[in-house]
Amino acid sequence: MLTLYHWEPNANSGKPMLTLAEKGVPFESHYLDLLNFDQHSPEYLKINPAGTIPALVHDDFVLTESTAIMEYVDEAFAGPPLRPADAEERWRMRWWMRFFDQYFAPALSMIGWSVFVGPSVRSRDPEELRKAIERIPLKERRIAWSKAIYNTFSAEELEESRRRVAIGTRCLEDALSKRKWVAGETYSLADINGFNLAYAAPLSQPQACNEELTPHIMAWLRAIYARPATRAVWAMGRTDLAKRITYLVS
Ligand SMILES: N[C@@H](CCC(=O)N[C@@H](CS)C(=O)NCC(=O)O)C(=O)O
Repeated sequence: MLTLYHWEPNANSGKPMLTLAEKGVPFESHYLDLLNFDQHSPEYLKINPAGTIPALVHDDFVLTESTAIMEYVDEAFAGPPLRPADAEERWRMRWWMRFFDQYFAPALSMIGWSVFVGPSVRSRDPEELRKAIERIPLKERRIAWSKAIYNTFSAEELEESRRRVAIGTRCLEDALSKRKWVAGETYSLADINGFNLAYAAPLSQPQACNEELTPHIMAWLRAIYARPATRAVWAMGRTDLAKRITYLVS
């Protein structure tokens, strides 16, 4: 029995969703609405006390951390391998996943929480929002929600995130100008990871990611969206967030 607790195919939730789809592993999908604070409900906290998504439950084994879940799925199930056999390529896959997770994702996430998550919930009843923030188990997530809701990300931290997005985008463009996929010749977990972060970058960060400045990223995004697994996963999206992806149809 395999159940994935996830939100939209986007950022962290999309990573295990796309990995399972590429491997052809069936799973029970349990959608949690992040904007409705479903991830902090008492039922879900029994599964992941940190109150973050995604979480994968394999029989009675609970896994969290999206990148580590992707590696587990690739290891534990049959289907096309998503980690290169070549040692250098495998290192490059891991190098990029670390870079995505530690540098690129937090920067993109801060911008996303400031321009999308905050405005999506801000107009709700203030007392309800205060209680919702209070219920969040992790202090760092309470801070992120509070800054998003009360619009208090500082100009300096947003500027620093934009700087990191510009640098990350340039590094990715450079890598994809040398190799077909992020790790090398093999489509890997690093492509899945990066795609989940960057699929909408040309829409949300057009100054950093566009046909002129980053043609290799644009071709890479289109090639990944052309894959049947990617189509199937993004078709599971329920909101306009995931539906934006259709701009990649060539
Ligand atoms: N490092 C974790 C991060 C998980 C995480 O923070 N996920 C976000 C969604 S992309 C979340 O659950 N946010 C909900 C919240 O902060 O309430 C992973 O990669 O799985």
